[in-house]
Amino acid sequence: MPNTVLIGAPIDEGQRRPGCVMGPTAYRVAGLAQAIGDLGHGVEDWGDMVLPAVQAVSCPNPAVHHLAELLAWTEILADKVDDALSQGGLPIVLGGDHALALGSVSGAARFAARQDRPLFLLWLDAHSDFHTPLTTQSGNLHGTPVAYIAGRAGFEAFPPFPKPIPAERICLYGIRSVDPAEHAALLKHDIAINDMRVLDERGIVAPLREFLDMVRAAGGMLHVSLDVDFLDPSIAPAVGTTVPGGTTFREAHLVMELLHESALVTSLDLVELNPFLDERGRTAKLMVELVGSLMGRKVFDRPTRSF
Ligand code: B3U
Ligand code: MN
Ligand code: MN
Repeated sequence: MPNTVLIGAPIDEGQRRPGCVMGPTAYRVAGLAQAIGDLGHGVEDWGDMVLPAVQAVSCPNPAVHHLAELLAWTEILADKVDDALSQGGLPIVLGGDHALALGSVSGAARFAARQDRPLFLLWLDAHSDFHTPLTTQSGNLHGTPVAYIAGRAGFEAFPPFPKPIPAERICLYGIRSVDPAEHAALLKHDIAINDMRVLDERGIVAPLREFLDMVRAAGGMLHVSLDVDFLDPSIAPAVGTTVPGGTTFREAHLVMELLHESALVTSLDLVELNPFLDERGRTAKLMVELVGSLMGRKVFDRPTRSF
């Protein structure tokens, strides 16, 4: 197992509710490094990244805000994630809002392209995040990374995405809030959309196993982007955009356990934690526990699997 590299990305320019900037600190206070270390993995904490000075950039859509800041974050985060992977590490980007994935997945894609390996994306989220800067009505760029990663037009202000991920290598999991413009665009793409309706009917395991089988068969790398609102707000209140009907405590752990068992995950984002909205740190602690399951913590450790 590679060394885990923690990269703090205190970004809250991708939406309008202050607080995500405290996310990386909350993960550290909740004991993330210790939890990973206790499972026998090496951990390096590369600290928090700092936004360089930026120059104003205009956007044809007047709703869009903080474009210049997010361009800068995208560039420096792409470099950092690429560095961590190039050093043989498993980067975990501590958000920060979901706009950070514009950069983290760029870095993973650049690295994967150099290695000549296909990159796959698992998006664990209540939202599809498939807007472009031209279609978003809220102007919040945290609602756009999947479109950037998939190579949609409308991101001309950004560096071209290194090697857009073809739709069939993208899996949206747990979604239950999609805007009309995103819906129309998603229908034109062949992205696997495992919305909550699908997961209710098929269960949380089967669609994930199918996706992981594809990753394995292709010898791919796998970037996982975990938005706090993937979880039901009753267990994870510390997020600006709560959407009822999310995954339960056990469903979320099971997803992480399956990901561990697959040994396919090569990079991870933890996004949208807003510690200002938390209740005695319970959401931060739950996210740390979920990372524990992803890194190999088991309910009961069977020498060989007997079920
Ligand atoms: N689709 C809406 C809402 C949203 C997206 N991501 C989050 N909220 N967290 C938008 O503003 O783009
Ligand atoms: Mn999101
Ligand atoms: Mn979301």
